Order: sequence, then structure tokens, then C-alpha cells
Amino acid sequence: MHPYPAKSEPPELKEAPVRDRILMLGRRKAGKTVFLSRLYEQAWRGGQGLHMRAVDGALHEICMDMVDQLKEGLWPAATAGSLSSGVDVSWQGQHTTMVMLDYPGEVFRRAFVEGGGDEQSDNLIDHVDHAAAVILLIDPSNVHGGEASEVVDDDYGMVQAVDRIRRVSGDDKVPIAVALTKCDEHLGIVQDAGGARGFVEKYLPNLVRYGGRMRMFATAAVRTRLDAVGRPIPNTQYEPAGLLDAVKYCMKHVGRQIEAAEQRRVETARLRQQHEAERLDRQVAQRSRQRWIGFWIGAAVLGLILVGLSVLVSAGAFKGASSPSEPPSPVEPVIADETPPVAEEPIEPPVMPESPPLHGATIPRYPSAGTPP
Ligand SMILES: Nc1nc2c(ncn2[C@@H]2O[C@H](COP(=O)(O)OP(=O)(O)OP(=O)(O)O)[C@@H](O)[C@H]2O)c(=O)[nH]1
Ligand SMILES: [Mg+2]
Repeated sequence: MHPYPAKSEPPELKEAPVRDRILMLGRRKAGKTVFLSRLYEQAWRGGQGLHMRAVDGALHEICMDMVDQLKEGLWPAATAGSLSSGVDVSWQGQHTTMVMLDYPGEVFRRAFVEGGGDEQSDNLIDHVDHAAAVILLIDPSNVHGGEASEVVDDDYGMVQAVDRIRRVSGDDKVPIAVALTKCDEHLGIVQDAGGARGFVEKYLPNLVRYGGRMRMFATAAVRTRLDAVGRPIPNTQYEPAGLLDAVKYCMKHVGRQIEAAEQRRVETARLRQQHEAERLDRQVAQRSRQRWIGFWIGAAVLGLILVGLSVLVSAGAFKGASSPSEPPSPVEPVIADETPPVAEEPIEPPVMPESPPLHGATIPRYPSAGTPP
């Protein structure tokens, strides 16, 4: 048996929980630890065809040690911490694993009377929300003659618990067995009320109102004998009474639920695997996309570099053409025209001043056109 790992789930549930455990609920000193260890020991021996085997060896050891202690006439100390373990249960060919839980009675009070809010009581509420069946352990002497502050756990606390079970499960499918404990000692008050059902109806009417379909059992995990100073101590000479009956009642109704829970678990695991595969696919696709993007960016950069280089090379070639090291290219001979440019002016005959011919000068006569020489 190991301390149940702390859970961070809040007590309010958002979706239907997987119900896979048979849970015992009970207040302080209701008889949970004695009931659980005697039940386990009896079922380990395969009592009445019902067999239990703890998945965790530690639970087996703790239960057996507890039974030894009872055999020696010692009652267990108040449970200090919450303990839980898986237990394989087989009955009438039906085979299932359930969670067995023991915890201090104060946790029950904090969870269902004070409204939870601390880690242990929220954890217990979480167990209730995952219960495929519930056994309510009620000490009839507390309900019958206990102080009001003690009775409130069984009266109000149990009603809160069953109300939650019914509200969360939404129907009567979660079987609830009410086990009146210590009936070796208190059988009288139970019988006076007309038996186990009559007792619950009489003293805990709200439990019946809110719990709906329930089955009541009068149980005794041990009997007692008086020690040297007259105190009752456990006597384990007799087989426990009614413990296996309560579990069998639960098993009868729980089979289908646990099967359905198992199917849901398998389906959830399949979906989780599928999601994981899809996630990996997406990762691979993204990586290859990134690789391609990297490749194309690289290619583009390389292309740009090549273009740049070719531009540089051609520019270098152009410059190199005028450099002395380059072989001179054939140059067309240039003939400089030394003639100054002539301004284009209209050429008109110079106007001669009209002067009278000189006396005595002979002016050569030139034949004019058409004039015979
Ligand atoms: N006569 C009789 N007394 C019992 C029986 N079972 C338990 N008791 C008495 O009830 C006391 C409490 O029993 P536990 O099993 O320790 O109760 P619990 O619910 O585990 O208590 P917490 O751990 O404090 O929550 C024991 O010390 C016994 O005095 C029973 O079958 N018969
Ligand atoms: Mg205990």
C-alpha cells in the first residue's frame, strides 16, 4: 500500500469520469481499517468464491499484519494518511481490478461536511467521482446515540457524498451498499429498528431520499471479547459477517461499468496514440517544409551571388579593356581637320562703290555672253 499520489484535479468535474473502483466511505472510527483488512484477508483465502489479490505487495502485507494484530487482541491505531492500491477481484468468472482506499476519517468530514478544499479531501472527492461502486460504512451506535457533532458526519456527510455520486453519474448505475458496522455489538439497535434497511430509513431518512437504489447490510468484521480489565478487544475466531456480501452486491452491478471503463480506457489510449502519430507527422512535415524553405532561400542567395559575380566580372572586363596591360585594340586613324570651320554666310558679291571711270584708263572689255568678240 502506498500513499496515493497527490492530484491537482479540482473536485468539480467537467466530463463523465471513468469509474473503475469500489470505494469505502466512512467517518472517523466507522471501522474502515478493520473492515478493509478483514475483507481482504477473507477474500485472499477465496471466501465464498470471491477472490482478491493486491496488485501492490505492500497492501497485502499491511492487511495481513493488521489481521495478525487483531488476532493478538489489538485494535488498529487511527489511520494517519491516505493509502490506496489496486486489487484484482474475481468472482463468478468475472475478473476486475479495483482501487482499495483507506484514509483518516477526518478527511471524509473535511470533504463532505466542510466542503473540501485541501489536497486530501479533494483527492477523496476525486475517488468518489471515479467510483464504480461505493460501500458506505456506518457505525449504528454513532447514529443511534452519538453526539450531534458526530452524527452530522453520517447524516449530512453521507447525504452529500451520495448526492454527488448520483449527480455526477446522472443515474442509479453506481451501486451503493450501506454496511452497518460492528453489528456483533450493536445488532440489538439494528434489529429494534426492523433490520438494516429499517434502521437506515428510521435514522438516516435523507440518505435513502438522495441515495435512491441502495442495499443495506448488517456486518461485523470481528467479534469482541473482554480483556483482563473488562475492555472489549477483537476476537477473530469467527469469520467476518456480511463483508463479502456487500462486495458481491457491488460486483454484481459493477461488472458492466468496469468493462465500459476498460473500453473507454483502451479507446482513449488509441486516440492518444493516434494524436501522437499525427503530431509526429506534423512535426516531420514542418521540418521538411523548413528544410525546403532553407534550401530555396539558400538557392536564391546563391543565385544572387552568382548574378552579382557575373556583373562584377563583366564590369571588370570592361574596365580592363582600357588598362595598359590589356593588348591594344586596333584604333581607327583619326585625321584631324585643321581647317577652321567656315561660317556659313550667304556669299554675295561685294558691292563696289560707283565711281566714275578714270580718264585715260582703258578698261578692258570682256565679252558678255551673246556678244560676239
Ligand atoms: N465490536 C466491533 N468493534 C469494531 C469493529 N470494527 C471496528 N471496531 C471498533 O471501532 C474502532 C475503530 O475502527 P477502525 O477500523 O480503526 O476505524 P476507522 O474508520 O479506520 O477509523 P479512522 O482510521 O480513525 O478513520 C476500533 O478501534 C474498534 O474499537 C467490529 O467489527 N466490531
Ligand atoms: Mg482507519
